[in-house]
Amino acid sequence: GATTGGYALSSEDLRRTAVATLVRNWRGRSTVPTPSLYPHQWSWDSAFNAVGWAHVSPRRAWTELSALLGAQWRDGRVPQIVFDPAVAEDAYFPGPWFWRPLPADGPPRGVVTSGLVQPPVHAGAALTVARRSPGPESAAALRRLYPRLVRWHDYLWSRRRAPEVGLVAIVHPWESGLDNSPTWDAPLRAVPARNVTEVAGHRRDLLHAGSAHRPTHDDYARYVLLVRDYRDGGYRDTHHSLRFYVVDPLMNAVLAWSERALAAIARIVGADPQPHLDRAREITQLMQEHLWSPAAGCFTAMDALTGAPIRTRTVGGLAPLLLPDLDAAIRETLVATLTGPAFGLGDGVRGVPSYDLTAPDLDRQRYWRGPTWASTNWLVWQGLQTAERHDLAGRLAADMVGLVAAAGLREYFDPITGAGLGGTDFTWTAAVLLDMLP
Ligand code: 2M8
Repeated sequence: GATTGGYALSSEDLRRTAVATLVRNWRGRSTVPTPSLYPHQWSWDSAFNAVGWAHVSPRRAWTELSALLGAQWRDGRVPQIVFDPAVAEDAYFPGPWFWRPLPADGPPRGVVTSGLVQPPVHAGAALTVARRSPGPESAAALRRLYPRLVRWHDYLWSRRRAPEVGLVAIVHPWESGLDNSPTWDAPLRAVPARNVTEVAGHRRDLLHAGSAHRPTHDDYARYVLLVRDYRDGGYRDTHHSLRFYVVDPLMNAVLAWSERALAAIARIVGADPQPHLDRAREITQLMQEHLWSPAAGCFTAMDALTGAPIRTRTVGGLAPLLLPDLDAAIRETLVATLTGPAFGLGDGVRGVPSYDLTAPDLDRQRYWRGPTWASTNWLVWQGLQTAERHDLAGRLAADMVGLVAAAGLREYFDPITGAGLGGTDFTWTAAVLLDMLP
């Protein structure tokens, strides 16, 4: 096989390691992100995992997506976590006990889930799986999944849109997927950090990853309070009672991208693609109207409770590269930001960091406050292909391959030194690598 830019492992070695990791983390119906830190099924992880499985066992890709959508709530939401009943209740915090009681319009009988959501990458991933492994099995799977994916998007569109802006809002940092991103610092100031010592005592993540690489105890105290409020309100989406309500570019860009994917899926299954295309276009327009920041050179978030813009540059603000109907000038500016000092693509930086390298509060090792992640890099890689910047897409893929060749299938990486951080044997890193390998 080809060698990977002077690193010890060849493409073939990497492929073999990635496949072995997927196989090891497979639990019969889905793949755990990594057995130690996250021993259950995660929503957006499953979408990325399915893209990896498409290269190994398309059947497992479809099983993984079907298992997740099988836990869909009656109200249409696709939960952030589907708990594995075979795993001890306290293996992960907050475990199944913490989310109860689940409401009547919650998950199917006997299924225990979290009540939050994550970015809706699923339809985009389903279409990607079908493209990587075309044939009758994929067509049948798309037919089965299409109505559930439609209901999922309808939940976000009908229940989660911030009134003034018309874009989807998140009610918890965990919903963003970028848990402790500096973007949430300002809105989280309105959330008191209560019972910090008690919450710290519940944490299980610090048994498996260094505390300098994870969110702080204060972060966790706020996360817990927000979940408790939402749960005690029956997981109803009445934003007047929420302390955290933020419109985020990653969530909305991914929804628009997935709506376009639903249009393509609709054509395959004999449904009408037009409503999906209309919604995708509307989201793109609303994002350009409300979230585009010429000063930042990327899309930025907005506190939907106060209307205040949050001018941090994160990888999420680059995700709209996924949208083919973006203004040409905006697309060019996004590419300039990606290759400029804030993200440094092609300039010695390893992959696209999660946060602005020029920001004073950059923390290259701490989770979503700096490190490079495979999942978000895959989205930017897709976006660069949509933008027809195949040169940069190739650069980014080579970066990801180089990171893994040197540091292994880690959860995230220091964007400057390339050091591996967080969990090991990480499923989405393996999955995305299989899709990006030359
Ligand atoms: C991380 O988040 C979970 C909560 O969802 C955690 O820290 O316990 C995030 O990186 C998230 O994006 C990811 O889906 C999850 C599992 O990989 O881990």
